[in-house]
Amino acid sequence: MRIKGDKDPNTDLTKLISMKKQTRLILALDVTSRAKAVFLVEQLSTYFDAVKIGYPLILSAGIGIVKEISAFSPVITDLKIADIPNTNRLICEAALGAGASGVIAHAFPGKDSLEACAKSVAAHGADLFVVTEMSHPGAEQFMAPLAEQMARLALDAGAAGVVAPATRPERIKKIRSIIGDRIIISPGVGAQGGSALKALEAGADYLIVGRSVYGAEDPAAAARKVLSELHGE
Ligand code: 3DU
Repeated sequence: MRIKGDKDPNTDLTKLISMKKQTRLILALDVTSRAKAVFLVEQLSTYFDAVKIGYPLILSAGIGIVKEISAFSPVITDLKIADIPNTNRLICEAALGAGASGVIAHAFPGKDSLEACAKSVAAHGADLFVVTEMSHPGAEQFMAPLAEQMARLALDAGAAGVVAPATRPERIKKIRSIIGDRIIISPGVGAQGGSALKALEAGADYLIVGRSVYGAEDPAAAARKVLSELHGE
């Protein structure tokens, strides 16, 4: 997928490496068993452009799960990296070395920390996504007032994109006005009350969906339901 009109001299980013924009859905696979994760990915990968995994699955199944899932789908590791530059680099190396094609980092530790992630990610030919404002109510407390600055920092660091909340489509619009043609991936659809369609209309490129799909009685049917909401199929 090409990012149109990218003129930022700080980045030679011309395409998103981690996924192809087909369904525009990313599966948040927050299950805590390796077997369940693999079982779900086997049946669901055709409905998703990427699978996002984080602490719940990686801490339960081990980092090797990244490689196992990447046999079916590009993997974005959501470790919300937020440390000093050296530690950020080590975390990125571990995730990317395990086969991740994208990583998610926080912006609030500042420019040097984020740049450490950007450098590792670029060396692996992967994508960096930066959290601006989270989707839960508590994000209003500290994150929302700084979200626009964090989006600018993501842009300056050469991130492929940002994470912005489907629970607040008006914030997606605002973030879009700052980041231009960079990618917006948007969690909060379904279980957290956000609408996939409204987030898309506000400017999200990809919707992140977790519990409302993997926790459904029929996960494949639940994925098809979100797709039909998005694409009218
Ligand atoms: O609420 P769901 O089950 O659809 O999962 C949403 C996923 O996205 C989950 O992995 C969560 O950790 C992640 N996420 C947010 O929900 C909100 C954010 O701002 C960033 C990531």
